[in-house]
Amino acid sequence: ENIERFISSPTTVESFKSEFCRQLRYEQGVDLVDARTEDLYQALARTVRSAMVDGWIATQASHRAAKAKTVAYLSAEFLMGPQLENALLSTALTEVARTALAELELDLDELTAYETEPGLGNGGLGRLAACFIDSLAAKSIPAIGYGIRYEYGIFRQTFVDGRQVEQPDRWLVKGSPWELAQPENSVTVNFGGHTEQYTDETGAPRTRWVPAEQVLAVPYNYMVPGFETRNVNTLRLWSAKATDAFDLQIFNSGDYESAVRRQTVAENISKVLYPEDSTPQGKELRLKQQYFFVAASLRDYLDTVLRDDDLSTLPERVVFQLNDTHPVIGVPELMRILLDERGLGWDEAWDITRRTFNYTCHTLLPEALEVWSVDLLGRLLPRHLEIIYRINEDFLGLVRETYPGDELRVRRMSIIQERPERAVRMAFLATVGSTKVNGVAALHSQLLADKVLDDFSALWPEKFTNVTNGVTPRRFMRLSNPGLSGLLDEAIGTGWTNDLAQLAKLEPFADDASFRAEFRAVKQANKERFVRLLAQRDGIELPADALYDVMVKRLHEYKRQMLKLLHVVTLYDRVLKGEVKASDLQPRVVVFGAKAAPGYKMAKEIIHLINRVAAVVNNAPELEGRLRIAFPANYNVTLAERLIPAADLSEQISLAGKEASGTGNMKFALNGALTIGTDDGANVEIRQLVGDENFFLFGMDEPAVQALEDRGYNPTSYYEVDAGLRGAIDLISSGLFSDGDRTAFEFVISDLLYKDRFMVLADYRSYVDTQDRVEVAYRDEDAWTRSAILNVARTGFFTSDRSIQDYLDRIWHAPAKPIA
Ligand code: 26M
Repeated sequence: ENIERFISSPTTVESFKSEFCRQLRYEQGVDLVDARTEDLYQALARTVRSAMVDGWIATQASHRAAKAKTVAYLSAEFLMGPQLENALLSTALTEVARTALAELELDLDELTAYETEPGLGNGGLGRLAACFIDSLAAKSIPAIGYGIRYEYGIFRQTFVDGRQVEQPDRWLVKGSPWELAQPENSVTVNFGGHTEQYTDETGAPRTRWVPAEQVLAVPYNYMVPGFETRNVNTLRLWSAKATDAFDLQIFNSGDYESAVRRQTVAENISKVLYPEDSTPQGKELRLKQQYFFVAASLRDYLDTVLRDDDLSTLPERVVFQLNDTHPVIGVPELMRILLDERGLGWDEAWDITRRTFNYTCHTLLPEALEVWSVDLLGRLLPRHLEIIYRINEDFLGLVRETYPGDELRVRRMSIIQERPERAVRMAFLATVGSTKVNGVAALHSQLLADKVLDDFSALWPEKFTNVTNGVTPRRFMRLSNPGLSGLLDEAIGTGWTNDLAQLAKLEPFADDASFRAEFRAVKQANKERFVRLLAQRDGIELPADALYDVMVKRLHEYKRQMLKLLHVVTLYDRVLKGEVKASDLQPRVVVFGAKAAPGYKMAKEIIHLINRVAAVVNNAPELEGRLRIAFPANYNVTLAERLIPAADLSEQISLAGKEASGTGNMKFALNGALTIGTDDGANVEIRQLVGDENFFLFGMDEPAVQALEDRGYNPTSYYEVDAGLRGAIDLISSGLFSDGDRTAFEFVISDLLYKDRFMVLADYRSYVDTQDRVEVAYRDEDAWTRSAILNVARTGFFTSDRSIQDYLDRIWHAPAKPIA
């Protein structure tokens, strides 16, 4: 029976109004006159959500009927950002909603601004996953994102006396209007226990896992609409719940209290996102999270989505993409299912498994590579450890066969590390268990194959490939920069939004004086918009008429926020010393946004230092207001969307060879900021595309870094020979920024002088000189604007649509299935 006769999706002003009012009254249970912003937002969000459901249902039905090959993107993080505007854009209902609300004397912008974003990610890796599922939907690729529905996302950052203090992100307390719980599709996930050998009916030896604990994984679905397609994909996030069967024995034994306690233990699994994004802590709960979401996702895909008894064709039906090593326990899990549950032989199971998984690496830092102690893994997942051992045995057999007598190589390549403790090297397991391994920018993929995984790329050169990251132009241009979008629409038509190569058509407009004036006006308006927001959000007052110099990203030593700070202190020091008159300074607003992992001492000290320098510089009469530092707390996607369109200068200043790609760099360039950057990550490709004359390159390149490391790096020598650097460091040590306390920042300063692992001092001179060139260049309005326009025109490559096309061509081979 066709139920569409009785219902309809709210796509006209009248039906939108009607559904909105119905939501308000019958779901929120309030009258329009009594409704709080919360009620109005909830009703609006649910109205827009309902407009996506028909496409969502049709997409699932069509994929199932066509037995379409599906991309399953496994990621511990999806940093989605606010949902309402994006859903309106994708359903083309923005103007319908605006009018419908206006007729009720309500303001759409006020309600979109009310939304609190789901912060289910740390930074680049999580945001990339969100851009990728947007592009997969826009390209009508059958795809599903699998992850964790953390009850608490990334912490909310506050500053107390300039120091970071973390507050819990209770994003779910009022409920999320965007999710659809599906408890009937819950699956069980097991932990602990032991394994047993037995012989099956045919007399064959078999193994079974006898777990000790079980947890229920409850799926919550988020619709992922695609721009200009009816297809709506699914993001399925898992929430942990205690099973009923959970502690029957304990209940029976009458120990009610400890039964309830064990229940909270189970539900802790999806409680909180781990905020460390570079040094895995080896925490048991984190491993449980990883297995929890991966086991639930595989079970869901195989039993609920696929519903197919024959798994021999699995690689033609699904491809599991591992977003870093966090989901790599899926490799032994699929092996366990095929061997122990489906009764396949090892060789067939291994062939299927390897052909189903692919692995994306996001780092080069050795300390960021995940390892799990054999001890912990064996306790939590005894069967998986056995399988990993067997995978390793076979793999090392191949290594010995290929390189007879090379036992040193065997030890280097072993999936099991022996020292400092026996542990599983997850990146090695991912590499061995996958068909393709990719880095996230050209330079990164090169270094991955030549350094981090060199033995593996020597053994399997064809396994290694590159897919340069990208960002979604829907969110990071069309939605976040309506001024620029309107200008682009007029100049080159509207087709760029899902075909970003069309930005090339903008190139001739760089030489058009009246277009440049309009472009400049948009940038100025964006600054004013940002200034208004910051006054409102943080009580920070800023001039709009200045060079906006922006560094936003997680706080990490390798990203070198300290280098940016030394530059700012240098500018101040020059004025204090009378080397530069304040009135000759180019007015500049330096914006920082950065969260530090709560246990990362150095990062937190740097945040404190930035805030203390800001407090002094912002009130220094000598500077006559020409240099301002803004460090709004709690940088997130919502703030990024306002800040990036306002930027003139994008700071991408990591030590060469350390930043895998960067994606902020792409967002800035696409919004008409010029980059000051090192030859690192995707900066390399940005510079190649925009041209040297439209990019401020500075610092050592990767081979130079390597050479300096090999010669022996001595940071103090730079301090000794460079008066500017000495001036900046001495000013910090003088106590000027710490009420006369000369030791306040010793932790930071002595590290810089005596260790400086990321060579801040070595690149200081080049950076400051290049910043001086930036200042001169900015004064030539026309030349600067020309460069900014060329940055937009030449960076269409960095759309995540292109990244996804590269994944499809090189790795996934899953055809698009647009629904009628
Ligand atoms: C691992 C174990 C335990 C707890 C947390 C983690 C973990 C979480 C996030 C480790 C790393 C995480 O993120 C790393 C990340 O964001 N990497 C960035 O990925 C971007 C997308 O590819 C790149 O552009 C950045 O260069 C890279 O730093």
